[in-house]
Amino acid sequence: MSYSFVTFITNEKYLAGLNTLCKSLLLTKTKYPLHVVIPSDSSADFEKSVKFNCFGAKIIKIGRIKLENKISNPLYKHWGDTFFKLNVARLTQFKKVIMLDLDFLILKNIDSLFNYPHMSACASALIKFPEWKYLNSGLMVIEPDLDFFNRLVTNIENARKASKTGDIGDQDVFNFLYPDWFERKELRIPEEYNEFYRAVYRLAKTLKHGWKDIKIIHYWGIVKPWQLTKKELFRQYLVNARYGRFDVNRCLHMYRRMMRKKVGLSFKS
Ligand SMILES: [Mn+2]
Repeated sequence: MSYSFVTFITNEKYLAGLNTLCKSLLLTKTKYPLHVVIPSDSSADFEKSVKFNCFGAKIIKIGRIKLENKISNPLYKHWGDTFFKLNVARLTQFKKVIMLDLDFLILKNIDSLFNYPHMSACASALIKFPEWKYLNSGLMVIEPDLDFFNRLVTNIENARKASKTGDIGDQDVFNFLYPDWFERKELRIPEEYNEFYRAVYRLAKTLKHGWKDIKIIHYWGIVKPWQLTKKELFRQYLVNARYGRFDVNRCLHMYRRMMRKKVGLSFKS
């Protein structure tokens, strides 16, 4: 069991995302397992809900990232959750993992990602924002290693100081540690493996088989597609249609259809 997909959940607001992620990944007939990582101080109820929504994937409990004496500072209050994903680096029971965000819809088999080296990722939405030359931590290939984990954690504060606003997340820490990441072509996974749903239309136009080449849609943003009520969804459809964003509507529609789908598969361990 040296290769696995992994995802991280700390909050019940993302359970519907976990459910949809699992279904869409299972439908690609992956040969790899999925592990769902939750904080070791999770309530029994939360753990039960995760179990109920992860289609047989094994749960791993791990401690939150401790930031010495800084938790009491209001500036750092939300950090326990924000940096939880950095724990990926200490899952040393695996040789290699693919970290997946909970707001993903997987459309195609992505098993070949395990061939990529450590720290591979996508520069998502480069097609829309060509000047944003950084990795998106929604999808990452990681070879867990404790020295690497320690470097990540000890650089959180440096990454914060280096940022303009001080309001950073796990992604900023990875980018801080790898300032030349964008130039390292061997670490760049094609964008169709992690594309923002509002940029898919642009990317599809550049791909040989258009939409058929899109592997993962990333529902990046504050409001997630599973949170929309029917009324809110309808409103979104209308607004998008008015601006000709039919492809954004297509992405929303695909997500909601997957949410309703009954899938009788489960992950192997
Ligand atoms: Mn995301």
